[in-house]
Amino acid sequence: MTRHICLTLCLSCLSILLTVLAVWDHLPDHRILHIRTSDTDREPTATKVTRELSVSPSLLDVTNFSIKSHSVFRSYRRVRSVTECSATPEKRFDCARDRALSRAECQSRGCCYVPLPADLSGGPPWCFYPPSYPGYTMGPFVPTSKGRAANLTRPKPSFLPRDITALRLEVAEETSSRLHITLKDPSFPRYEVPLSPPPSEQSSGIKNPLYDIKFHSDPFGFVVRRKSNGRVLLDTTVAPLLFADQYLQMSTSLPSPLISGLGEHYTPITLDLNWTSVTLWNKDMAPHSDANLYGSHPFWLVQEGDGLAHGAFLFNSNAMEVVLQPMPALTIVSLGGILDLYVFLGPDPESVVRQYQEVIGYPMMPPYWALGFHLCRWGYRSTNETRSVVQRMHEANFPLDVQWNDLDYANKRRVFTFDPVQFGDLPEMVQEFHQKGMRYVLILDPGISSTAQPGSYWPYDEGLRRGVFIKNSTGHTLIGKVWPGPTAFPDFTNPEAVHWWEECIRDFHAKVPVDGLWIDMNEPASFVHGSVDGCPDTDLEKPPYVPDIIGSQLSFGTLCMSGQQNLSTHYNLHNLYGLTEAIATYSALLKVRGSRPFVLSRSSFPGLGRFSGHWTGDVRSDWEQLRYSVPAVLLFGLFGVPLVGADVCGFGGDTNEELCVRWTQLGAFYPFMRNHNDRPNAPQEPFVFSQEAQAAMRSALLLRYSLLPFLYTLFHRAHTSADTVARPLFLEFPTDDNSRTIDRQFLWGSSLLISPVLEQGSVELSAYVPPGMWYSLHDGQPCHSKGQYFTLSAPLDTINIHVRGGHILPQQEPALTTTAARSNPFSLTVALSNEGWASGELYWDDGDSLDTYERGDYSHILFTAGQSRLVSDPVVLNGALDGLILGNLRVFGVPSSPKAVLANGEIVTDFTYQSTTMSLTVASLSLPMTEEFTVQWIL
Ligand code: MIG
Repeated sequence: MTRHICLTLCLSCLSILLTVLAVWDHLPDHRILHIRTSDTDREPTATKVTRELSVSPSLLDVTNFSIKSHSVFRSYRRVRSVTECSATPEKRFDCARDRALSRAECQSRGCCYVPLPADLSGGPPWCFYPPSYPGYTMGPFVPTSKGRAANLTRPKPSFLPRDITALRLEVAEETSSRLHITLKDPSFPRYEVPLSPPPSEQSSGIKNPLYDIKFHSDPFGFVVRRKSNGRVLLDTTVAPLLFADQYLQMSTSLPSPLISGLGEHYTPITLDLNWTSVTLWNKDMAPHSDANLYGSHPFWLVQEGDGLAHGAFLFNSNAMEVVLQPMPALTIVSLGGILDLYVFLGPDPESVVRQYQEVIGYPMMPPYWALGFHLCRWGYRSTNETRSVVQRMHEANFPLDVQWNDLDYANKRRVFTFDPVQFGDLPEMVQEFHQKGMRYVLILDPGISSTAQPGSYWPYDEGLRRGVFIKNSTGHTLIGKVWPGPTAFPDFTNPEAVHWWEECIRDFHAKVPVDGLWIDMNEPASFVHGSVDGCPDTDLEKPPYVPDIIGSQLSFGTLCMSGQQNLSTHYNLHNLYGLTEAIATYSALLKVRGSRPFVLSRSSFPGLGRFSGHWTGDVRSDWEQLRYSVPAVLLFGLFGVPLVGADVCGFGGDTNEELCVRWTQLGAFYPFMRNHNDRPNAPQEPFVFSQEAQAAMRSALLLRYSLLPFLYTLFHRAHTSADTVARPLFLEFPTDDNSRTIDRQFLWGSSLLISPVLEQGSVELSAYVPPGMWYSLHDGQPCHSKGQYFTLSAPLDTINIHVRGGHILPQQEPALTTTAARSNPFSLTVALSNEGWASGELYWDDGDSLDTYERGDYSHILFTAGQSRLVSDPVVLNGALDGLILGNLRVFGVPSSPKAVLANGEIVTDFTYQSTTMSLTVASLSLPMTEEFTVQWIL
């Protein structure tokens, strides 16, 4: 399907296309977001176009009304019932986003100028669009193969340079819950994100769509309603549509102020609508508020307030700004491309997330070991220092699956080399780790040193020879500066670069058999702005409008916007750099190692989760950053990147013992758990702390390891059904008012509630427990909640975890590596509902081979409890479980002490019953997992 789309485009690109398809044929899933190679671009023209500012004749003269306050404002409205400038402050859409305008300037733009009292400063705009602001006029619809289309024309120019005055609107009702609306230039193809979303389910005859869409023809706009209740989900008629070469803007009202998404930012799980803006422009920037960070995700989800939810995705990779206002409403501004909008109708929030991932792709299945504990720091200066860290971890009995090295290993910080002195025996060290059942990951920066002696550094010489690097506007290799000094940047949208990258990885892997790659600095980051030679003075570098981004210039800390890549300019492709590197790295690892790739990327864009996990970058070692790591992780789940975590104990600055214990406890419930530290800081490996702190960390790690079969099963669900792993409460309890904004607690799947301590000095916390029956995972203490807060005791050695009644958790006896743990006995925690029922499942495979599920090489067991018995049902048994047993069982919510316990009908003597907690423990079982079993407790 996607191939057909590709093939309709330019023939000269055919060979590139075939190469890329060949690469893609090796990737596991062809559903979604395939790289397109044959887009014709139209760059914004390099010449500056100035245009007379237009004055709208329809504008009422408001010059004489000086509005003092909201109430005066209202009386003004009473006087003139039909007025152009009467919008209440929260409904004003800013007509002067680009710069402050005087009254005369504002009015000459055709906008309303109505000052507000000083106490509203920083809030509603004084210069705003009147309803009659001239926009596009829409012609009649004609049917197309995908839906319908209409032409739009703009009879009067806007105030922007280079309006696109004729647009093509395409509307596709792709599924009953997915609507797709596209606006592009019909006469001249503009840049489009070179990834192909899935074809629509049926192109015609969608049955019972959940939506209804109405179009306004003059000025053009549309209104999307939820059919079941008539609720307006999007209404773009609230402000004009602008579509100029480097400035595309669309506003919509929102049905509720509960909006999440639009990452990557340092933010609570719901965004602040009080005249704030968020910018999407990938940036090497330590997490802090109001900054554009490493990734861009133009997706948002709105909780409508009654349990229903919808979402929207603007499929656009240009620099973007989203302005949020309390109406509630938002305005998206993008600096290029087309407007390509998907709307997802849910109707519940979890379905919205799934429908979004149907477009961007379901996440990859991580190798089992990736769920173990990872240890890293910048500043392990030699193999011996690295070895000794591993040894001390083992001696102190801390689980450790994956040891990492940062840039220290690289000779002169050149990637694909290693320091012959400090890391001379790196290959041997990696082999030793492998013998211990451990894995090894190291960092890879995209910048390729350009100053090595010719003939001494193959990646650069060969890259140059094959033309894989991004070029500057004059066609020479663009040189920036990163850790090795001057560097060239591979263009991962060039199939030749993808091959070259694979060869670099293959050659290096032949010497140092790494198990995964950590791709850092891939925004991409550069220590000079643009290039060592600066950037040309063009509209690409200095567009008419630049969003409020860190550094105020698009090329700040990255490459020139005029940088030339195979598929377009860096201006258009910047936000895709990390994703395209992740794709190339994933496919290289897949080919070189032949098993499930592990990639960890800092930069991200929709679709990253198919290839990579993500960590939240350079978090500071402090309590606030610990606290905000929870929404950060949860939001990446909504973005389809479930394998995510923050650096445990914090990266920047010195950690301290209490913070590091609490962070390790929370980190044990990040889907991806890595302790990582910056060079100058106090050490923070678990073994450097007091015995008391070590004990607390050890028990958190062992708890995580004991739950890995459950976590792995959740990842299987994410991979096959786009279920979230670390889940915000509102996704699981959408109709519960109290759950809507909770982001200090979260769930694993639908059955584990995690309530970490996030404050210094606290030994208890107020935790919200959603309605229902819950049990403490530690001892089975029941907690019946009406949906209320409880004060939970949380001494330093404790993280509160509750398991939800009605659920069964598959667990396994922990060990110091997953390699060892994977052959230990399983156990089950059965949390009975009020009615005495529970169910759960285990997905199991070899943990490392590619496409086990897709090939049927896995086992899947269902567990059901009820009427005082537990039964297993092995529905699929294809390997990896042979010889493994169920060793014990805990049942929570057993009303009285059993008279006897039977396993497969035989009396079991090793059981205990705690009447205070009503929990039953059955030990010393030896039930083969590959056979159906029954355990009964006779009351
Ligand atoms: O300019 O490789 O976010 O995890 O330790 C800093 C050194 C480069 C930034 C990463 C961090 C890593 C560090 N890197």
